[in-house]
Amino acid sequence: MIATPAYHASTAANAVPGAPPAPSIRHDWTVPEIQALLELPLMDLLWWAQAVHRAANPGYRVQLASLLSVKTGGCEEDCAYCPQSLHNSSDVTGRPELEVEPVLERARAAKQAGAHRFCMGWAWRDIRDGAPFEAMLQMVRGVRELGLEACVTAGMLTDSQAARLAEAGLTSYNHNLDTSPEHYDRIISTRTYQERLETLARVRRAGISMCCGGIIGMGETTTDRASLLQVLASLNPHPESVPINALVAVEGTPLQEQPPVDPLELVRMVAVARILMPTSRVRLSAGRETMSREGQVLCLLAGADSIFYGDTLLTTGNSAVDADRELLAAAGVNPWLDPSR
Ligand code: SAM
Ligand code: DTB
Ligand code: SF4
Repeated sequence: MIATPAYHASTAANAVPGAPPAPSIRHDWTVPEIQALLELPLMDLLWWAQAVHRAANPGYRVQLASLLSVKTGGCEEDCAYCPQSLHNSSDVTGRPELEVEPVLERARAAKQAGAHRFCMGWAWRDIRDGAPFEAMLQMVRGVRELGLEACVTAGMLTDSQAARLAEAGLTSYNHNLDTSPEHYDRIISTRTYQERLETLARVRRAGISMCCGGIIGMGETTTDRASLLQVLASLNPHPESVPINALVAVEGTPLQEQPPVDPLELVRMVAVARILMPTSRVRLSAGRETMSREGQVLCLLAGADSIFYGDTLLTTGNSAVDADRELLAAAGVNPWLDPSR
């Protein structure tokens, strides 16, 4: 039996009248507690997630994050899900690394289309000093000058690189744990879970907000999903953004034969992430393109308050911008308006 939601007596200053009080923030959730949440009857789980979400994030605003791959493919890591790994035979090669001005052009277009955050990806094991890093810093400065949040995902980094990114104004650094510590070795062998946690600690030390989540649909058990969420929720403070990806099973990767994720499994994962990390942004990430409008609305209802917005992710497709505008309008949710979060 698991306890009902624990609440603080206080309410958020801008809470909707009649909304439940703000949920408490915990970092000591156990794997069995989390697994019990993942296995709740869906209606009960949705009710719980709704109560937490409405209390912690009144107003149902959804942040729009656009994604651009600056350096695509040729990565020496062996992540089994990733089309950009040199170890996989997926056909992602031949794209030149983008320069500063074309990237900023794409950022301007994303802003014009209504994006709030511009995320840039590099298919690297780690950041190395030199011209590409100097260009990354210029891109971050340029994106911030446009008034957009800037996020970078580029693998491991050093303390001094993190400090320079912070100085350039980087809002957030994305580095996912991907799966549970127990399932991890079946997915990646070229870097350890501990190295991921150390990278995240460096991001935090530099004062950059943390974007960290994972992927479902890689052959993991429900206990693995609970274990991933347990590690995320044990981070103190919780990651400011938590991307929840459904595997995009790309031909040429070892996971190409994985069956598609049941959308209701994604709904459950989003709902439990929302309950555990009430004030984090839970981003409904890869895997949305093949989901029905109704499945996506259920994810929003379960507490997702950010989506990747734009026709492509890094190397694969995403829902079309027009379809997303219609989706948000049909759901009656507003884009995020508070740039401080
Ligand atoms: N190389 C950097 C790294 O690994 O941190 C940055 C780019 S990497 C592509 C960013 C994240 O995208 C991965 O950690 C993984 O969670 C997600 N990702 C990559 N391929 C995916 C796929 N086929 N399906 C779902 N998510 C994927
Ligand atoms: C995240 O968690 N998902 C995004 C972003 N962070 C970098 C990437 C998804 C990639 C999906 C496969 C592709 O397009 O290559
Ligand atoms: Fe490289 Fe990142 Fe892809 Fe792993 S997920 S192969 S580190 S680009």
